[in-house]
Amino acid sequence: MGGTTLEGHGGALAVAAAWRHGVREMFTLSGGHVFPLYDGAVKADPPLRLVDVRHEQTAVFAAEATAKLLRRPGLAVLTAGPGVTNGISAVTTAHFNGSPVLVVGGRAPTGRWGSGSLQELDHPPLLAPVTKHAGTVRDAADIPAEIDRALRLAAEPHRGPVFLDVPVEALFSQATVELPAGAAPAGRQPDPDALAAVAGLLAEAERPVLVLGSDVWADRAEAAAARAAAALGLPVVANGQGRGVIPPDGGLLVTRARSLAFGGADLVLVAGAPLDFRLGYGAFGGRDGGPSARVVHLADAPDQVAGHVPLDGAVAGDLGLVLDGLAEAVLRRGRRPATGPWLQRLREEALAAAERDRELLESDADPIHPARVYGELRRLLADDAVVIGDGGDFVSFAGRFVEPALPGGWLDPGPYGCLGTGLGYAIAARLARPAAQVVLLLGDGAAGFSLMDVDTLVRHRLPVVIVCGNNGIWGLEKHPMRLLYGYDVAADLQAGCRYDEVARALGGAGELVTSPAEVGPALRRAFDAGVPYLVNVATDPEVAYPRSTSGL
Ligand SMILES: Cc1ncc(C[n+]2csc(CCOP(=O)(O)OP(=O)(O)O)c2C)c(N)n1
Ligand SMILES: [Mg+2]
Repeated sequence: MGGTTLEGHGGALAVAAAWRHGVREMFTLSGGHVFPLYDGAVKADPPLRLVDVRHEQTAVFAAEATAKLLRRPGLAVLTAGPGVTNGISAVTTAHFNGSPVLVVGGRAPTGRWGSGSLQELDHPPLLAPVTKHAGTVRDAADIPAEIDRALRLAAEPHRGPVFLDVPVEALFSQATVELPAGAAPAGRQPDPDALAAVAGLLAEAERPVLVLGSDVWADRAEAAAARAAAALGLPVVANGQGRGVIPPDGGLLVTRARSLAFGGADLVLVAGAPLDFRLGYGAFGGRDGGPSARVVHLADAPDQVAGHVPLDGAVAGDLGLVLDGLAEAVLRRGRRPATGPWLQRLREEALAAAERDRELLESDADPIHPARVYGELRRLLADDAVVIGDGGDFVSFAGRFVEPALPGGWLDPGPYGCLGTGLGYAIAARLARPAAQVVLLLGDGAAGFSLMDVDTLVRHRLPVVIVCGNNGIWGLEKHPMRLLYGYDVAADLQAGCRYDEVARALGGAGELVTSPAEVGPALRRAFDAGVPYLVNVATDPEVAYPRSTSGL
C-alpha cells in the first residue's frame, strides 16, 4: 500500500491510518471531544465497527483483548478528561501485559488552554509511565503519520500501549495528506553466540524445564516452541497465553507438577514471560536442600531481559527464531539433553495431581465446591473456546483445572492483577472469535467492576456464557486477612446476590444455581441460549484456594 492521498477531517484521517494497521473496530464511550472519530469510523468504506460501552475501562480492556486474541493492535477512543482517566487502569494492564493498544483521547481546545474549558486536562504526563509513548497531536495534517507511528511502536516487540490525544481544533479541522503504508516490523535476529551459550547449558542439563509465557503467543512463536520442546524432550510449564501451546495430552506439559519442576530443576529456561512473582522472581531449584538451578531468560526484546536476578544466559529477539535456533544449536552438538528420567518423574507427578483433582471436580458437597463448576465446564468446553478469568480464588481454581487445548484462548488479567477486565475481554473475544465458545469466569466481587457492560453484550448482540462464582465474599482477601489477623473486615459481599437477575434486567438471561447437580444442566442451557447468559453459582465461602504465594 502507500501513495494514497486522503482529504478529510482529523477523525477520518485517524481512522484511515488505523485501518492500514489492521484495526477493524473502535471501542469507546461517547463524548463531544471525539465525535469526528465516530464520524470517521461510520463513513469509512468499509466502516470501522463502533462498539460503545458503559465504562471507559471496558473500552480499553476490549481493545487489549482484541490485541491479545488477534495479534494486531486494538483501538480505544476515550473522551477528554474523565474518559481518559477512567481508562488508565486498563492502559496499565496493557502495559504490564505487553499488549499493542492505541488509546486516542479527546483534548480540550488549545486555543483556550488555561482558561478552564470543560474537562481540560493535560493527559500525556499521566499516561507516560504506563505507555511506550504518550503525546499530543496538534495539527490535523499530522494525524495520519502520528497514528501510524503510534501503531508501529505499539506492535513492535516488546509490545505495549501508546496514547495520543488530539485537541478539538485539530480533530475537527480538515487536511489533505498522504497516508502512510502501515507496514509490519521485521523479525529480530537473535545473537548466535548467546544462542550457542544457552545450547551449551542445555546440552549439559539433566533436569531442564521450559517455561512458556504470553509473549510466545504474541510473537507467533507457538509452533517453534512446540518444535523445540519436542525435539529436545523438554518438560514445559505454561502460563498466560502460553497455555495451550503444548497440548495437555502430549506428555511434555507438566504445569500440574510445577512445584516439583521448579524446585527440582537444574536449568530453567523462561521464554516470553517476566521473571516476576508468578515465577518465584526467577529463583529456581533448591528443593530438599539441592543446588539452585541455572536460569536462562529468552525475551522478545533486550529491555525485557530480567535485571533483578543473576542469569546464566539470555537471548533477546524474535521468539520463533530464538526457539528454533536453540533447538538447532543443541542438536548440532549431536547430543540431546538426557531428560528421560526427569520427564518421567514430572509426568507421574502431573498425573498424580490430576488424579487428586478428580475428587474435587466431582464433589457433591453442598454448598457447592467451586471445583465442581470446573468439573462440569470441562465436559462442555470445545478445544477452541476462549476462557476469560476475572476474579480471585474462583479464577485461581480455573487456572488449575481448565487446561486449554489450543494457544491464545486463555485470557487472564496478567501480572498487574486488575479486577474488572471481564466484560471488556468478553466483548472483544466474541467479536474476535465469532464462532467459538466464549466463557467468562467472574468472581462475585469482580462482577461489580464491569457487570453493567452486559448491556453492551445485549445491545451489540454478543452472546457470551458468564459463570459467576458467587461465594458472597472477596475470597482472595477475606481468607488471607483472617489468617493474618484472626478476623477480617471489608471482605463481605451479599451472600446469594442475584447477579443473574442483573443480567436479565439488562436484557440478557441467567439463573441461580444452588445445588451441585444443577451446575452441569445450567451451563448447558447457557451455551445453548445464544444470548448473554449468567449462571450464578452459589459456592462455599469456606473454601479457600490453597496458595503458596500471594505476590505481596
Ligand atoms: C481493581 C482491583 N481492586 C482490588 C484488588 C484486590 N483483590 C484481588 S483478588 C480480590 C478478591 C476477588 O473477589 P472475587 O472476585 O469475589 O473472587 P473470589 O476470591 O471470592 O473467588 C481483590 C479484592 C484487585 N486485584 N484489583
Ligand atoms: Mg467472591
